[in-house]
Amino acid sequence: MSNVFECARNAYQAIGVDVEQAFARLDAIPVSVQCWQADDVAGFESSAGLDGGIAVTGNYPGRARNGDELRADFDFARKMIPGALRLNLHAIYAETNGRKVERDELQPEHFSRFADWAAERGMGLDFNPTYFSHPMAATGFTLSSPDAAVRDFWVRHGIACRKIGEAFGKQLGKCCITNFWIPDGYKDTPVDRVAPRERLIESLDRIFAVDIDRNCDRDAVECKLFGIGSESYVTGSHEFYMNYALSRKQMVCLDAGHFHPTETIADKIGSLLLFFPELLLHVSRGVRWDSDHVVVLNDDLKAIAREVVRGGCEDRVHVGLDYFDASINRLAAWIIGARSMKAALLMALLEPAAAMAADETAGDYTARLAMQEELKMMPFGAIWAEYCRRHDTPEDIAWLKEVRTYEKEVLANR
Ligand code: RNT
Ligand code: ZN
Repeated sequence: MSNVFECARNAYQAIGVDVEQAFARLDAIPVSVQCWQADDVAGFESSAGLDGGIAVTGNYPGRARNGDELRADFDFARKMIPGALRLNLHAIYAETNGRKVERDELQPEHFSRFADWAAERGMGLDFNPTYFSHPMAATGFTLSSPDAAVRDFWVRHGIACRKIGEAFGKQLGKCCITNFWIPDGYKDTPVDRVAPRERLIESLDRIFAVDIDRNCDRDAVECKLFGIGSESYVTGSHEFYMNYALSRKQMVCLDAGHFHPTETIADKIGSLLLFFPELLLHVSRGVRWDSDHVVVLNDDLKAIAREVVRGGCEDRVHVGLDYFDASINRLAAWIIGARSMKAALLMALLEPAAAMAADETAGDYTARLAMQEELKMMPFGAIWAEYCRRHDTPEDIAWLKEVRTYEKEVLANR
């Protein structure tokens, strides 16, 4: 324990914050890291390019090309990120021994290598059906397609994925969150905005009608404002899914990059928690038209983290990351985003939240503003460094040197 840390801890003590308690709470918040940052959302299925209105730019060398490489990369990245992690998988990461297995025929066995690996590490897994990069999604419509055969195929895929999620939960003893995002939408102004949504309700109802053990798998639906090629209309809009999820007792997934540019998901968290028992977050960073830049410790992220921990909602909010950047070292992208997320949560846990709320209730907005400003000057860096040390992870940018070595020794040979 360093002197610097002790001084910092005393400074927090002086404003009524117990650092050890903050550490303990942070330990209990796993962050679910998206596997798809490792390989530009390519997956192992085929060489067909990424579509669905999402795009990865950059060609940094060394992307993971198979499950072994992806798992090795994640094992390396984990050593640089303090605290509990989960891995978030997508259906296109099935390992089928070179056999073609259609998406509506996927089974838990196609993910058993990931599941066994996660079990050895005491780590939870999350899951996503993949409704893009597939001939059956070529029209831009899947679960809301006017073609019944297309809908049927994707309904079967959704059911198969829920069963895989259930198998993960059962094996790992940690409930899997299976998240449904579909790209469906129109480039140009539609005439009928309702019919695709009616079809989507019907498809989702069929998927969720299948009985799954809720202790092993629970499901979320993710809205989006627009995508590339679906600028004018997205079937799965915010209002659609919010009401769908509420009426069907499913979870909503809020992706930080899926709303109007000045809209933040931070303000939505508390409102939704009044009506939903739990929520899923896709923490991301929108930049102009793109929704998927690497997460950094900006005001938006800090605001999201505060809403998760204020009022002690961290056990009701599942924190996942969602971004993909191939223009920088992909492991560094993982590490930067996940460390930033953890740091934002720790920062939020280091606020005298109850006292600040009491000032607010008493109408003392002067004290409220003064404390908000004071918090910005607190010696957070020393507390973060200590948290990293206690988890045997680099306390500073020393992690980058390790990434460089891994880049030379492993990534360069791919
Ligand atoms: C796309 C959604 C979705 C995807 C992943 C790969 O806009 O955010 O969550 O990023 O499923
Ligand atoms: Zn997302």
